[in-house]
Amino acid sequence: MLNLCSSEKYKNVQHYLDWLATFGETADGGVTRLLYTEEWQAAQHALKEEMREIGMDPYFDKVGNLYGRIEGFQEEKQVILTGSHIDTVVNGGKYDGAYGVIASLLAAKMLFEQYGRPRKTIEVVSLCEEEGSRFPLTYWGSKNITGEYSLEDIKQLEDQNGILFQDAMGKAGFPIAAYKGDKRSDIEHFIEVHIEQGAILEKNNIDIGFVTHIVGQHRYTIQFMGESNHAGTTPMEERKDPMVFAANCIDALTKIAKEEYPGLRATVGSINAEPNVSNVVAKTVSITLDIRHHQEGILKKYSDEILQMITEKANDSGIICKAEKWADSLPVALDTSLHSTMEKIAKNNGLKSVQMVSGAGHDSQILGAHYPTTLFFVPSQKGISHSPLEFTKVQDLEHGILLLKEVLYKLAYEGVQ
Ligand code: HGY
Ligand code: MN
Ligand code: MN
Repeated sequence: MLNLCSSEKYKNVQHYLDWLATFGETADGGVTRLLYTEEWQAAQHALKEEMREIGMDPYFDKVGNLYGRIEGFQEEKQVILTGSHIDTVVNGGKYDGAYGVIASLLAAKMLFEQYGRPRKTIEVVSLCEEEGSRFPLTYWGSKNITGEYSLEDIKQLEDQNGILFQDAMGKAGFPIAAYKGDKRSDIEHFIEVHIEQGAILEKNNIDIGFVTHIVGQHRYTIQFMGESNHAGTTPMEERKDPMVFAANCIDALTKIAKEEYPGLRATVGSINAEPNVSNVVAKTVSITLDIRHHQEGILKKYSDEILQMITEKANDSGIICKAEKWADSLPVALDTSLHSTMEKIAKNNGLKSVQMVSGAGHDSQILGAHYPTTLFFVPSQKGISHSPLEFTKVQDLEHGILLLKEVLYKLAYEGVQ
C-alpha cells in the first residue's frame, strides 16, 4: 500500500496547466485549442516531448490521439489507460480536459520515478478531440479507440470556415490514406480525472466526486428558412421571418424543459442568421440544440416532442425547417468497482468524497461502454466551466493527482482490480 502523505507536493501541476494553456490562449485568459489547428498540433507535439523526457515511449495513432507508454515488465499486453482530451471549446478554460492529461502525466511520472516499470503497461493518453467545437462531431478521439467511427463519419464535414475535416486532419499529419479505425482490444481499464464543471462538490465542501453515471446527449443543428426582405418596406403581417420564428421556438422548448422535464437540460448555444445584416429580414436562421438527461427514454421523449412542435409551428407559419442530429451519446453507467478502494484512499488522506452523476459529457462515457472505466472529479470554483473564468484550486488539483497515482499503483503495479 502506498503511504502518500499529504505533504507530498505536486507543485508543478499549476506550472504544467499554465504552460499548456499558452497553446491557444485568448486575449481574456481563456483557451481556444480546436482539433488539428496549429495550436492543437503545437500542444500535442510539446506534450510528446514532455512524455519522452519522462522516459515514456510517446506515439500518435492515426487520428492524433497521443499516448505516452510505460511498458509493463510482466503483463505488458494489458494496458491501464489514463488521460483526457486536449481540445477545448472556443474561449474555454485551462482545466477542462487539460487537467486530466496533466494529472495522468504527473501521476505516471511519479510512479515511474518511485517504483520503476509497472507490472502492466501504463499509457497516458491525450485524446485528440472530445468537445465537437470545430466540426459537428464529438468524441473523435475516444470513438476511434472503440472502433465506433470510420471515415464515413467525417465525409464532407467542414468547419465554419469551410475547411474540410479530412483536409485539416491531413495537414495536421494524419492523412486519411493512413486511417485505421480498428478497436483497441488491449485496454484493461480506463481512468480519467476531470474538473466537475458544476458546483455540487464546492457547495457541499467535498473534495472528490466518484461518477456513477454520465448523462446522454443529443445535439442538433436546426435551420429555419423564411423570406428575406426589406426591413423598412415589408409590413409586419406580411413577413416570413425565421428570426422571430426561432425566438418563439427557443422560448417554447426552454419552457417545456423547465416545466415538464425535471433534471433535463436543453441549451441553444449558437444562432446564425443569413444574410445577418441589420436592415434585412433574415432569409435563414440556424440554431444548435444540446439536450442532456441521464435516462435515454426521457432524452428521446423530449427530443421527439420538440421536433414535432417545431415542425407543426413551421407548417403554420410558412417557415421551412430542417433538423439534423449530429451527436447522440447514450447515458452510461460507469464501473464502480474501484470506488470503495478509492474512497478508502481518499479517507486515509483526509479527503471527503461522494458518488454523483455527471451532467457534462466525457470521453469516459464512450470508453466506459467498452472497457471498465473509472471517472472522478475535483471541484470547480463556482461550478464555472467552458469559460476563461474556469478555476480549480491547486490543492484540489493535487488531491486528484494523489488519488490517481495511488489507484494507478493498484491497477498497474499490484495488478489488483
Ligand atoms: O459538453 C460537454 O459536456 C463536455 O464538456 N464536452
Ligand atoms: Mn471535458
Ligand atoms: Mn468541455
